Amino acid sequence: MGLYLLDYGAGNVQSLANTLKKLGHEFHWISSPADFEKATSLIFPGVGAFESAIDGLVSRGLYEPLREYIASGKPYFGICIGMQILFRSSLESPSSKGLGIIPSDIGLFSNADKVVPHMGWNSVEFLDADEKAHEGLDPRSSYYFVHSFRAAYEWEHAEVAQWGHTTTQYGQEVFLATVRKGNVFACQFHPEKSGPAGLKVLDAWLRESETDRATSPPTPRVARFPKAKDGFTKRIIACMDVRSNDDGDLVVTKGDQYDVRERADGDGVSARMAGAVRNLGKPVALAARYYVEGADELCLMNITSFRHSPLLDQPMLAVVRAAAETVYVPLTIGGGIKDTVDPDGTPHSALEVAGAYFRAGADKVSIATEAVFAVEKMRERPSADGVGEGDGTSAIETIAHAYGRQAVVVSVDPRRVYVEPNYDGPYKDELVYGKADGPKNERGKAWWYQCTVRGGRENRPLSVVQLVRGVEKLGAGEILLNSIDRDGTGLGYDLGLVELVRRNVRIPVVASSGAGKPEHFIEVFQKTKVEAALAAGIFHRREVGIDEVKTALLASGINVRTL
Ligand code: 1PR
Repeated sequence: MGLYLLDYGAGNVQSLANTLKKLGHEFHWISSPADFEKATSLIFPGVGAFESAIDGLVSRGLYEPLREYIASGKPYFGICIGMQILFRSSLESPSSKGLGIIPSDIGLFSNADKVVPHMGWNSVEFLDADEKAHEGLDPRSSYYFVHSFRAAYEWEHAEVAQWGHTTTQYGQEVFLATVRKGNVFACQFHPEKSGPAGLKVLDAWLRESETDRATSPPTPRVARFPKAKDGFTKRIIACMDVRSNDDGDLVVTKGDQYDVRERADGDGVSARMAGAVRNLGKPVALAARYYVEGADELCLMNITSFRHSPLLDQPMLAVVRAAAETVYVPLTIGGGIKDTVDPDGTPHSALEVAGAYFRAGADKVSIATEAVFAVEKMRERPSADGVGEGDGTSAIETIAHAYGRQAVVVSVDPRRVYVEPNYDGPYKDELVYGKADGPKNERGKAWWYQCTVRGGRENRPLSVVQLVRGVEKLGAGEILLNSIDRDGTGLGYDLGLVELVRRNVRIPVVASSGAGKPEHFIEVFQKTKVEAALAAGIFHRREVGIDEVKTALLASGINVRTL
């Protein structure tokens, strides 16, 4: 069989390759236009931005051959941008020409009633009531979406409606989650990142005969108004801080307020071990465990990357590669995403560094230190909104341009600056006050949040509100919000901080630092509108299981993905 994958040279296509290997399907890569002749089935895992996908196809001479392949009637499976390029155009890049096979255009989600990108797990609804499980899809399952642009379901427009297969609701908008007609099947979500439910979709298509793959499902599609069903879930993320221990091995570690070295007075820590890097396990094994336990996403943070170039840090790239082979949910990699110069004088741009991580199997990169510097710089170029202007050269801008904003996370490491209750100085509008029912040492106090760089080692003259508003404008797709004060304390998330940041941006926010028990997850979702919650220590030490957290959330009426 001639199963081929199309890689136009950007983004994480490795994950799909890993998934197919796991499912036992052999494949080849399309490396030249002639390969389309040999292909008897084709999967296009479109990752990145619409413009770079079209440009990548055109510059490699693959655009026309792809169109001809689809027109020939041979089976095609498009993923994400691989679905969007079937349309005439996308608002993401109006001058880029789509294949025009579906006579409609891709639009942008409105952020009036929700945050954009649509990032996370959501359900699908079959448009034809008789289709219960076609193409391995199941309306009771959740699938991983990550996109700002979408194909609206134009049910009154027959030529578009006949492509409609399933829809998904996000906020008030209903869009096409899958399209199916003749030899074409395509999905907006990422089956290769949707855990067991997504693997089932790929496997179902690949187990059909090539004739069935090339033919529409038997039931005639009836255009109808989709049922409203908001299946969007809150995400639970497990984070692994990775660094070399004193023997040079990469280990997962965990700090208390960012201090990762053992203290002699800690539980059972001998004087001999005091000062050693706390070792909580091997990153790849831990990642595999969290995948099986139901984590919706995983983060690997290279916490000492500022000491050297990540491109020279082959062990970290090897960790990402190995993790991506066993984990079929999104993987975020952070640490050292910046312009660097090797000891031999070879320069590498942040875009190059990010590209190496994407090719190794990362879905998003997370930027901390460089994000602070980029916002400091943009503030030197005043703008009417008071946020400043980017000049197009920052890591956030260049990576978002090439890979789409959904691939760029900004990790924020704020620290409280306590002030007198009657304080009237800078950032007075951003003050947070200790709650009467909050931890004892905070009651009656007031503070603002200062940005830090290099893992909290250096304070910068920037507030957390200035930072998050700046990075949103530069093109970040998500905020990972840590708290140095709460990290590793088990006191619960810093709700004042989470609420402050959630209120100031329209992109997804992940609450991080301080989770100590399942009730803390319930509290952060009930009291703030945050999209996801991350924890490290309690999962590493097996104090609380991911399933336990999800069971507690479901019991409180909070929707989460179940296995
Ligand atoms: O600055 O772009 O190279 O990125 C470095 C990254 O490494 C940043 O995202 C920064 O947050 C992280 N980092 C640097 N030093 C440390 C450290 O601990 N010494 N880790 C560090 C930050 C915070 C979270 C942690 C949560 C939840 N760790 O990763 O997982 O606080 O912990 P908890 O649930 O146990 O409370 P750059």
